[in-house]
Amino acid sequence: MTQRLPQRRSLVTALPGPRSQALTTRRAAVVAAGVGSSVPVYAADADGGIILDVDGNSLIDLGSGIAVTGVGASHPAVAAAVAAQAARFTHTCFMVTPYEGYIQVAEELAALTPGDHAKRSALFNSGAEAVENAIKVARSVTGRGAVVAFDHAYHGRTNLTMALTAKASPYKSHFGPFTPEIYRMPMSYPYRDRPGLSGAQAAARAVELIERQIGADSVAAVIIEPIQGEGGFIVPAPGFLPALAQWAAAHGVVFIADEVQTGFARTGAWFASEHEGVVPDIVTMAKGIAGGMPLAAITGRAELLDAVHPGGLGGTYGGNPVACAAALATIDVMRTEDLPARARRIEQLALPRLRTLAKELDIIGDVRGRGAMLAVELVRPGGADPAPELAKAVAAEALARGVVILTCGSYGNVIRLLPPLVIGDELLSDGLDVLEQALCAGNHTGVKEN
Ligand code: PLZ
Repeated sequence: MTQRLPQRRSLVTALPGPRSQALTTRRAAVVAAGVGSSVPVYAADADGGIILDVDGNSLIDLGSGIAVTGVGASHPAVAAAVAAQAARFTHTCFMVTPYEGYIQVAEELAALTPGDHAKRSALFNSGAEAVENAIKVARSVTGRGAVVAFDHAYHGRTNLTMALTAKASPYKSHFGPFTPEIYRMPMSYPYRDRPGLSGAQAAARAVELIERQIGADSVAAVIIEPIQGEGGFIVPAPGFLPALAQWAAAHGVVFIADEVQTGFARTGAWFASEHEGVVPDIVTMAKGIAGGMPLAAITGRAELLDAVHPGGLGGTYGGNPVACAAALATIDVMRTEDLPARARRIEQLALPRLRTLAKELDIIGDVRGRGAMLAVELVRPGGADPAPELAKAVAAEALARGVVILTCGSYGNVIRLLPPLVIGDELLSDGLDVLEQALCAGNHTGVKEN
């Protein structure tokens, strides 16, 4: 499709430009310091793979607002659906006067999520809220309290989801006490695990700890990201997820796949669980679901979600009609433009380049990911010690050249690519050129320091 903004990187000021700097000054006087931003550049417009800043710079977007704008940040079909729904009604509250859009979204989710069993959905506003509600359902249905999460996990910033999230700083430090009965198990992390540790062995390692430390019959749920997002785009060894899901099924434990970051075509399938044929009991979703409008969902087995007492799930804005209209338009675009295929194409374009680069540069420890969720883990040359300062420097260098790239990882040393799925080949290629230049510059620095 043709985009509204020219799909070309162009810098007219140094970054941040004067208008962005002025906004940073105004911001400091009124916005809480605890709220951070990855880049000090303010957006004026965004379309396709381009973010136009307030100084007139056109930046390549390789972050999609953290995996949200798969269809782009202003897809005309989404914008039109939002405007049309807003012109009718912005809100009635589904718990007061319900409306069709909510039901239509639930119908789509029943069709799209893995498995052909009977399903029910509930809609919320944020990924964290979806995760909280999935845990509420699991605890209510099983009558058990314990929840198993994994090392490197990220599930949100609310009290329950902070407890599930692995990394203390910046997410949890000074914010406790946290909800009890959360247990953390070792993840399958092929790059950092003992070489040759299979998915099945990594799962057995976790299961042995669960059974010994908690007891299977006390566990309400196991929650896991099929590919970990904030924790470092960690793709578990093949067989890890299926083995955990099988163990959960055998012990009456609810298996929750947190697909907030991986869902909606991002990894080349509608949901990342599909890559290993895993059918979760409950899937949590947000981010890519509604083209940038705040919407989140849980979809799960009918007998689980219907077992919660009426009135037990909800919230004023959950499944807001404008957000539902955006979701329906987004899902339609993903289907008609076959964005799962587009994500696979992005992998084909980017992954071989990154792999070649990894052979040349000592600072690249690992290259991994699926679809349009790809990562480069940076290390000190000659070993596997994490190099977070290099990841920061590479992202800063890329930004200076007009490319927005995010970092992640428990050790802060991972460069991640999350381009809008609608980004054109040429623009993506230019963005990768810039990343390559920034990595080469980083490699130079890394070698010199050691
Ligand atoms: N589960 C797997 O990736 C959000 C967080 C950014 P919310 N990830 C981006 C930050 O620093 O706050 C996320 C996720 C997974 C849950 C969430 C939480 O989703 O919509 O941010 O609440």
